[in-house]
Amino acid sequence: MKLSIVSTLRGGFFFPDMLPGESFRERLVSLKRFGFDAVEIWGKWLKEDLDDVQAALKAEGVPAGNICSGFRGNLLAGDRDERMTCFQDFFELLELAAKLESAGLVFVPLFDKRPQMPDLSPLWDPHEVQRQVFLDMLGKLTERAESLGVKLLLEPVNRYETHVANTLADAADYIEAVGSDALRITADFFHMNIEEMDMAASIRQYGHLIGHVHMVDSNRFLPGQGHTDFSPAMQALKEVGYTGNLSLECFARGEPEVVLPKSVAFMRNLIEDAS
Ligand code: LER
Ligand code: MN
Repeated sequence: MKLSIVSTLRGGFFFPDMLPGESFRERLVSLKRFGFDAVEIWGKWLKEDLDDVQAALKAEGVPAGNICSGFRGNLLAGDRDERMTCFQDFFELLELAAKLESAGLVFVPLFDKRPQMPDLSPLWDPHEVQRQVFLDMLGKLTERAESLGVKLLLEPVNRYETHVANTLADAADYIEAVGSDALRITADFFHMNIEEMDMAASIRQYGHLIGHVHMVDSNRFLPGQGHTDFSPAMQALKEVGYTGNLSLECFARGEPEVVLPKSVAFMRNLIEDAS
């Protein structure tokens, strides 16, 4: 398992950028200094900045682990125009993920506590409409991802942010229905801590489907700054043969120059201790 961390290209992330640096390239310099192996690129502005991003990655010798988000709107938006714009953005982002030789695209299909689809009851309820629309989109997107050699990394997110997939089991259900190796799970420790009954047990059960991991502590701060007991889950990740990145997506409390290398050491110890 390798360590990565999210960086934006021009800001505008869910969280403030943790890596110091005015530009993407400067943030890569910080990333290396703190001991990370790869970068997770927040996808916003990637199309526009592609040449600069490729040049910075090459100059600093940092691999692009994966892309996270960067599309407009929601894939399962109730409004057809928003939905189709988002769908087109996914096609482009998958292509960019392949160009950067990264694992693929991390995504949350909808941030909403209920479906936005029309209520056609008693014909179809909005959950069923949403499921059919999602499966149809996933079919087309996984075909594209397969041909590009990248993955769609569906992220289950806690119930306060979405209802589409909250647990690893929810994501596994979509993967089974789609039946493509190009659809895999992003397991995020913040969301798992809220939604899974037993994080290690869920990782053992669905580990063969995990394609990416977001590392973050119980309170959404750096690993080591909260009270999650990572050891059993890390042991489970090792047992299921997970060899991808553990990627920091969180807030940092304290001076980056101090707390980021400390968190790297904390995670390297966890990896090492998992036998
Ligand atoms: C959302 O809560 C999350 O964890 C991010 O990965 C969103 O892209
Ligand atoms: Mn996440």
